[in-house]
Amino acid sequence: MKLVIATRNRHKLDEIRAIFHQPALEIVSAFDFPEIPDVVEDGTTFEANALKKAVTLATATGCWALADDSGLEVDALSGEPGVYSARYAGEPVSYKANNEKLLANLEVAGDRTARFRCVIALSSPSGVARTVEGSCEGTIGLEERGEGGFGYDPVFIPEGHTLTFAELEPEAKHAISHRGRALRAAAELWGAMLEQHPADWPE
Ligand code: ITT
Repeated sequence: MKLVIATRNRHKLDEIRAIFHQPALEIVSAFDFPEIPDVVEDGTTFEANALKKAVTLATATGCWALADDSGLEVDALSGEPGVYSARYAGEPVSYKANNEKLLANLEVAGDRTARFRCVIALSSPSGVARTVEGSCEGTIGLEERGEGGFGYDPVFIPEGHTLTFAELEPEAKHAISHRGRALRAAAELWGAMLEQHPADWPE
């Protein structure tokens, strides 16, 4: 059984591989299909972008596909950077520049509460798709700390912890992260979808 992960973000792909493993499941990714153009993420919600990525990859490859659309919502910034998290500080994408912009924008903020959100979309080869979501509450630290993870991990302190996501061991992050939670729900959803759409089950 083959599942295409509809991402060209290697950090995300590594996390998805670490969390979403099932017996006899061969995980490939958008990197294995260079002829398929990048999906334009023009949706205004995580759900719309996740569905677009999953359905595009599934129908183009004829395989089941899983897409992750995720980001950080900061309360004092009215939910920014949100769906625009990847390119918060513009092009070319730079995690460092994103974190510096975020810390600068929060310099005078009293409230540093935030959450990571992740929507996972699963699409059958014919384009029948569903979504599940996971989130992780926390606060934005005063400076970048830690070498692990990616993106906003050095500035995000999950609720109940003093370390940032970048300072936690990967397994500790996955146990509480938005992506870990969404992917565990996605494993259940996929089981249900396979029962409902047996015609899409590959030979
Ligand atoms: P694909 O669309 O190819 O999957 P992308 O990086 O463009 O890759 P998104 O549009 O979903 O993916 O943007 C997600 C951004 O949100 C990501 O680039 C990070 O800046 C941030 N992000 C998401 N999950 C994160 C995590 O676990 N830790 C830190 N930052 C995260």
